[in-house]
Amino acid sequence: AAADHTPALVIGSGYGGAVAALRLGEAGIPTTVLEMGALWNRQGPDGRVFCPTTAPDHRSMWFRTRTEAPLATFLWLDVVNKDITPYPGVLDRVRFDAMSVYVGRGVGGGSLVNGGMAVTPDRDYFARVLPHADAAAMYDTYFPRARRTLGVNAIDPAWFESTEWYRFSRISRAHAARTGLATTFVPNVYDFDHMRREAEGTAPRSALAGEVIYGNNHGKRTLDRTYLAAALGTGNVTIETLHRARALRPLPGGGYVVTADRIDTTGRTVATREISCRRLFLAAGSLGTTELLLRARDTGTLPDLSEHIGSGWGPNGNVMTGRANHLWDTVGERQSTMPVLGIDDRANPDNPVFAEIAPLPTGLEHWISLYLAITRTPERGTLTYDAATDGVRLHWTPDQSRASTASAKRLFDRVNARNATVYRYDLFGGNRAFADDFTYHPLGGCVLGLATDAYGAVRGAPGVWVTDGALVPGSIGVNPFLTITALAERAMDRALAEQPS
Ligand code: FAE
Repeated sequence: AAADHTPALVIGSGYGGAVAALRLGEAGIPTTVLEMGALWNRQGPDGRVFCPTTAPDHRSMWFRTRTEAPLATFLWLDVVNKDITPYPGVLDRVRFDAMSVYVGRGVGGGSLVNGGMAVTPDRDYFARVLPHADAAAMYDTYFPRARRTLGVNAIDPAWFESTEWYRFSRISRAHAARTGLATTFVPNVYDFDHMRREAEGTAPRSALAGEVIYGNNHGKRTLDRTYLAAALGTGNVTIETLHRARALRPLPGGGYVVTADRIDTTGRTVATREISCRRLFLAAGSLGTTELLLRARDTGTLPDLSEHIGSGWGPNGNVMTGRANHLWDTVGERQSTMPVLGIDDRANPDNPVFAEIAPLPTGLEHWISLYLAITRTPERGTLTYDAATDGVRLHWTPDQSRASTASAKRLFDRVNARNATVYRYDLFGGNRAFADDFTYHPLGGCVLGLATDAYGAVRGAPGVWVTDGALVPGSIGVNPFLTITALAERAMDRALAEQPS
């Protein structure tokens, strides 16, 4: 069958894909975006687009018969997870031997399921991990552009101090202060005016109704409302959903053909399409982009790709932990799902950690302080192509998480010692105080300046660009989507300057 043709093809509609789509569309270049997940814009029979967190249904997870929430248990009871019908739901958990990777699926990628924290990394650390991305241009131009276009805003400090919905953050702040640790406010893409109206009862509740990992029905400025809405508004961009890109091959004389399977809501492949393009932008996320490039290199369709493809992968030092507070230190029955405060010990040369103060909105007082610590470790994993399954393997051993856990433990041992508190062992299964076997922040696999040039152009495949988290070598010290967005903006400036259409 003759291939469909589009001048520019973007694979994936998360941060990297949304930036590429907008900037290509603005430049007047007809662009098709392929997204394996669904478009989340239609209400179900319950009047909601996304399912409630407390009663997850088929919409919650990507083709599962049971949900797999990060907090497996609570008081050692499996109360969190529920049986569901397989469907292209919004949250996926990709399981490897010693590491599970949570990712968003759908138009908007991770923005549909994440905590919305838009954090600018330390400039020193940024320059160290990404020496090829000129820091001056990033901090002067691309981070500000990313913050603006994503709709980043900050909580009103006076409201923060007074609302019951952030009592859990204030308690953790007090315990940090007693330990001599600083906390810092964290900007977010959740609309804090909306959140205030939720608290006042004049807007429908979302962050104040426990919604986050299975999607927010209100309030969050997800990519489908920011970058992607603007991209569609240019009139040059089309998004094809439930299209999973599988293979890439070059065309004689330039350009590429992408093979994509179109699936239905049962997961069955209903059609296979071939789409040709002049320029190809890979934005399927750290795992998805790396898989496409490894398959292309190792099956020989793009044999000149770099030997570095697959290396430099990491979980951004993610470690989750929970502390049990004293009975008088209540965290509140009411908790907003959007984190706004972090313990900021990034400047500690012996043990730099940024620990987001995470909510645990169960609707009950549970006296738990929960944290997602982002530690800095030089440990990196490798993704390789597995011909037997036509998929990828992640080479990451439990040992490789030890340094991160030790770093988080050093920080929270201090907090516990100073406040005479202890860890909770019932939250993650297996009687563990630390969860270091899953990540929300997969990074790397096609590292900037190694597998690509200094901007994201893939070595050995002219006209192919990477614009997503695969560019970041495994660690950025803070929550990553702002960095990914800013790097994508920088890549697109370059891509459009080099090859005007
Ligand atoms: P991503 O957003 O994952 O987009 C990739 C897209 O490509 C997805 O829509 C995929 O469905 C699609 N795709 C993959 N493979 C294919 C294929 N073969 N064909 C077609 N489509 C494909 O990538 N980060 C923060 O900065 N702040 C936070 O508060 C935060 N909280 C998080 C909470 C959770 C529960 C999770 C899971 C993540 C969180 N993150 C947070 C991480 C953040 O969402 C993530 O770094 C970015 O979404 C990564 O952006 P990419 O563009 O790399």
